[in-house]
Amino acid sequence: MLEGMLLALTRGVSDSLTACELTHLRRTPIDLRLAREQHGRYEAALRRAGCRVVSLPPLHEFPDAVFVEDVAVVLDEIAIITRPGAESRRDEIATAAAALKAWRPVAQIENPGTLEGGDILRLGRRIFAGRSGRTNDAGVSQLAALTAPYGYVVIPVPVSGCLHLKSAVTEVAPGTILVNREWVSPAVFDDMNVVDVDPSEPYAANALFVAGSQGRSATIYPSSCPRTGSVLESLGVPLDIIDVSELQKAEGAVTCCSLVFRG
Ligand code: CIR
Repeated sequence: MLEGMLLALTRGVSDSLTACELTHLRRTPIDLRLAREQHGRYEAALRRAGCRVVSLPPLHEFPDAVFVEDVAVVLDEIAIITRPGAESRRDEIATAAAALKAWRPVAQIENPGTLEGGDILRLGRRIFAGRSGRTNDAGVSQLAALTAPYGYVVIPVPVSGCLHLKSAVTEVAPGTILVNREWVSPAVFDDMNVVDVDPSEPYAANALFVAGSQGRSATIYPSSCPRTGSVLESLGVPLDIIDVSELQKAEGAVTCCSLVFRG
């Protein structure tokens, strides 16, 4: 029975990845073949975490389409298709909506709202929404209106210096968040245990915690942040460490390459 199973929706790496959006990084050469290998190993890590991986075909005309997290916010009750703040990414949403309809009623963030899934951190019934260069107040208000009927509270969070809220803070284990305080204040997460990134690893706050089926769970973490990784392991957070160097050159990270939800 697949009902209730954890699914991870992914999308293959576009041939055009090297033309990706870059906001805080300089363009450096991306090895496309290696990017695809790393993406395959990322999908393997999702399977180890107990997910069934549903891999959508690449959209070669959209360089950033591999970063499928940004095009939807999937809750147990509803999938909200976003309206990406990056104009080059706006038309990635059609195929995501078509795919998600199989599992959820689908709603949509509308103009003038912009919102990207990388700005959304859900902790229980609280949805923290980063106010970043990609997500505006109208997008956050629409998200609040769409999710209030299901008992969610949306909390806007100022973000600066990085691309998305989840560049600055993610959940690494139940009740524990990993934070880069240069980019977000942890004050709004006052009931959580807070772990700080190592100052030499500003990109270290993005971890993908997957609470998998049958008691399996995992925290997928990039090999590029070994100091912060050691801190997490010393605190009893076991990591599944993978190399995502080529996706990081496109300003991506481990959360952004999947949408994880109950089937
Ligand atoms: C972009 O700028 O949209 C892509 N190059 C990177 C998106 C990364 N997404 C994410 O962290 N959720």
